[in-house]
Amino acid sequence: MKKAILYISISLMSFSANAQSFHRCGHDLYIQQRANADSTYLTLRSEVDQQISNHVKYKSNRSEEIYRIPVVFHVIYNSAEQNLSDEKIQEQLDILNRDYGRLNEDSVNTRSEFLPVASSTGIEFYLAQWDPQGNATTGITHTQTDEASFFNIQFDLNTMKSSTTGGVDAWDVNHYMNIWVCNLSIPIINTPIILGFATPPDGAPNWPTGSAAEQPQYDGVVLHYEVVGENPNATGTFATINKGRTATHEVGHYLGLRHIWGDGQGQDGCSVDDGIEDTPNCAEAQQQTCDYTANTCTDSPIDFPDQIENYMDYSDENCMNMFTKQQADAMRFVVENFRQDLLLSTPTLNSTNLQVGIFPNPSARYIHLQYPAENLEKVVKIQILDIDGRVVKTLSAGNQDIDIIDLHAGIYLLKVQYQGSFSCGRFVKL
Ligand SMILES: [Ca+2]
Ligand SMILES: [Ca+2]
Ligand SMILES: [Zn+2]
Repeated sequence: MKKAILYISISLMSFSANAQSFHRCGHDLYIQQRANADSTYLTLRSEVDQQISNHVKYKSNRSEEIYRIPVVFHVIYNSAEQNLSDEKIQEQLDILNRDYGRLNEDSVNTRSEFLPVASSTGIEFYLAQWDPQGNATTGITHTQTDEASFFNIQFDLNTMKSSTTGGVDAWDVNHYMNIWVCNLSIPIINTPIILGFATPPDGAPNWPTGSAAEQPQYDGVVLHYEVVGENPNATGTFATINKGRTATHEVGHYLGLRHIWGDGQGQDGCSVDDGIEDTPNCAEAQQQTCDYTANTCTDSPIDFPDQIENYMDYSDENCMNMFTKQQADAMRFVVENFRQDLLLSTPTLNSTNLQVGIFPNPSARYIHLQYPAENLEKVVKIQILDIDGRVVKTLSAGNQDIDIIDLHAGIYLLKVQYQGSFSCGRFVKL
């Protein structure tokens, strides 16, 4: 018991010294730890902020393509309450899609000065339909654990991501966005101090070296179970974090975005920004408030208020309602350059929902096609097309293992013709 008391008091001490860091997001804490350990870190960070800023300017003509990202939610529970239902997870996914598509009802609340820059991202999320072994899946796993909480005083933020520490191993992080949902409450007092965190992509230009997941298999997003989905009856602290937007914010980090105040720690906040021009510079985070009068830095030539509507602030979720165009461009840049395999792993489905899975993908020698058993007998023909749409191989029904050793390296489209319908998938020949 004595040990437990010591544990709690140390935890609270370390947080009271850093009260600002209470939030859904563990990033500011992480950045402060990095800055404490390495005095060059903050300088380095502002240099790389400049780099993404340049990338975004360069990338001003966005393609119209919608990027669809397969997601797997790993629900890890110690109590029945933590074992969120599939309906709750679907609700969270729907929130993500509304926010990233600017289809959220409260987008009407964006202030007029920000309407010209408010933007859809052209990024959508869907529950994975195939697991890494090629079996049909709901895209949601439920796993019971002996761990009462995954919060620990060492701030080891990876224990929920490994079966050896009571968590769940990631699905192939290159081909799925993994979201772990678990309990992050501080034991005994039963209150979380971090409600979520995410790993930025490895090599993203606006994050310092070493910001990505410590191990590749730890790449993804973590959410405290109580902030998943809508929680309209939430009280206390959770009353301002009740719209499922912790996920919106953390997926923003996963896709490379920084906080809009630029994470200046112990510096003049207006000297550090997020590398995004259409988020006005601001000195610090909104702390679960909706202060429309906030204007912490002077901009030129027009002095905008702080953009508290932005998902990458720490505002009350009830006044968050937008990403900007440049944030959207930055995330698309990350998908195109650092997380492109997310777009290649799973089939595009047609309206009749006949499906085909392709494994392994990428592959150098062969691919294996996997259909739901009931669809196998409906296959009429299989074609492989190159990126220009030319048919390079035609195979008869029944071929599930296809030799591709003679194809040039590149991206190919696989088309499975069914009776009266077809499905397409993409694969990469190495
Ligand atoms: Ca900015
Ligand atoms: Ca301003
Ligand atoms: Zn954050």
